[in-house]
Amino acid sequence: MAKSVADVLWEMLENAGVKRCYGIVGDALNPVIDALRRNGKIEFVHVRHEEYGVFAAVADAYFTGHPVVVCGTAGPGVTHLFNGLMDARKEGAPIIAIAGDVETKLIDTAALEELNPYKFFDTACLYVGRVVNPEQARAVINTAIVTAVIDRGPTVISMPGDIASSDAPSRVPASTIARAPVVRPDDADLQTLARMIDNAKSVAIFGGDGCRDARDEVLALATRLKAPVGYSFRGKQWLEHDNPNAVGMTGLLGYGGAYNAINGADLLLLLGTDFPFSEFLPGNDVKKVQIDRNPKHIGRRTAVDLALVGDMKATLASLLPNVKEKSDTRFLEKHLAQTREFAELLNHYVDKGPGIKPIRPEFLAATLSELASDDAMFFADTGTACMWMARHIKGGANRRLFGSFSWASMANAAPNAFGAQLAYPGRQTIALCGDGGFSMLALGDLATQVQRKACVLQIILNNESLDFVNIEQQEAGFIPFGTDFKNPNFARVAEAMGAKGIRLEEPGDVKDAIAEALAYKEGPVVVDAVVDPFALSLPAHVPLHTVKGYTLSLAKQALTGKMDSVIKTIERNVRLV
Ligand SMILES: Cc1ncc(C[n+]2csc(CCOP(=O)(O)OP(=O)(O)O)c2C)c(N)n1
Ligand SMILES: [Mg+2]
Repeated sequence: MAKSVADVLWEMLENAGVKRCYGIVGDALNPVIDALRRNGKIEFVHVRHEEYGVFAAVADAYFTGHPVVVCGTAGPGVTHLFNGLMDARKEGAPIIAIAGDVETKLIDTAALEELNPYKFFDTACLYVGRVVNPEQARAVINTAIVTAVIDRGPTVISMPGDIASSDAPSRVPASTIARAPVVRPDDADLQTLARMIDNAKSVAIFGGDGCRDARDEVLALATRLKAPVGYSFRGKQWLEHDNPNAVGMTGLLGYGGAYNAINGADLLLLLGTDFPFSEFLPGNDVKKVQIDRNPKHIGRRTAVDLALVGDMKATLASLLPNVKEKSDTRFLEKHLAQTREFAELLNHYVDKGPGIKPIRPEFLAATLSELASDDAMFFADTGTACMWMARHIKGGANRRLFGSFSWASMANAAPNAFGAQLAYPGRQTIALCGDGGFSMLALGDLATQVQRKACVLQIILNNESLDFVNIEQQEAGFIPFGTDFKNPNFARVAEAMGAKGIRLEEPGDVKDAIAEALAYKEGPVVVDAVVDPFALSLPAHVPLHTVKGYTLSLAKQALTGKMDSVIKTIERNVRLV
């Protein structure tokens, strides 16, 4: 029997290293899914919401480095993929989306569920191919695979049902995927950089996700230059742990001496980072060199004095022998001391945590960090979960920290953790969820986790609020509005769905509850932790407009009869200000 286009599709995807396809079947996709069933080598992960499937795939693909497939059927099934694909693009995850498409005889007739894939996916994807003729199939599928893997991002194969089930051309060679090339700046540029470094009295390093494979080289350079090392949220997991030069993060989540080091150095090396908050980066007072594999990242957040394109590992390996060792440790010591001081401040609500009700999120996160295994993978929802993860979850050589760091979508953590659990079965995968995020996307697919007995631990920061936005509104001088809501008892909901549910209200129970949750190996756990909605985290550097905004908001709240909130905000954060 002749192979169909859909058979060829799965064969090529399997050859490219695809192990899983997350999604929902139906309509235009039926022939595609029938071929997946026949193929039998790629696992189909049926989720209850396509977006959940993509967020799972993002973590799966980002950490394994293998391409992962997601699918949604024509029209509405396809549109549900979009937010996750944006996330894949921003986080750099190789995802191939198979988008069901109306039959070719209906294209451009405003048919039921018809969607123009080129227009629709344009913003999210690195490549969109629409297969309207079996002769095209190999080229389109090949391009989608190679682009996703080499350029690390999402691509789309839009597949009308009639083409999927038609006969493939007789000979379909497998695709060959090149390995990503090693790129580094030329020797003259590296010499210029070496001289700039030699001439600088003090050097600071700020690293991002581009340092993922270059931890040893960054640390070696920092040691040689006596340079403090700060990092973005995405860089933290690669650069913070076991690094004697680590000085924390900058930005609104910032802690430690990072802000001052970056803004006070003679020369700043921006390594593999596209940190988007320009106001936390220095202006013209500091000389800046930026090195990145992606030239689009260079110079767009702050103007730089030297721009170099290259992989961090190869670039720093070539640079290292050419820079002179520095001996003056004063700049480094000063910022390490600031980092230690800040750590004491951060620990206040951790140390006092057992005696404070409602539960302080700092205490909850720090306890989780202490009890989780050395190779745990932590995922934070966009929201206050990011604040507590950035500050209180400790990294490690085999620990991983992940979130929707660059796209900043809500509701990513539970599906991220689910995808990671499928990729690394048995490893602790822990989602720190917002209650808004959990009820937005995670609740329905808790059923998926239960069905698969997936050992995912989700800890819900139950603050009955879109708390991060509440804080944002106050920083901007507004009276908080539209941020409060009521929750069910999530632990009981989880139990009703077949998961293990733990309701956590007493600070004295935090340690035992988390230990119990981590020890459970029969399937998913939901810890419904009632936490203090007034807990704030103040950054190491507070921009003036934030201070003004907060003051204005508190004044407005006082004047409109919300004195109770004002008092709680002040009372419950008094040790931070
Ligand atoms: C899909 C989406 N919608 C809205 C936002 C804007 N937003 C960012 S954080 C946040 C609040 C999150 O609330 P919750 O999940 O309860 O977490 P909390 O901050 O309360 O811990 C909102 C609405 C977003 N980033 N993504
Ligand atoms: Mg909340």
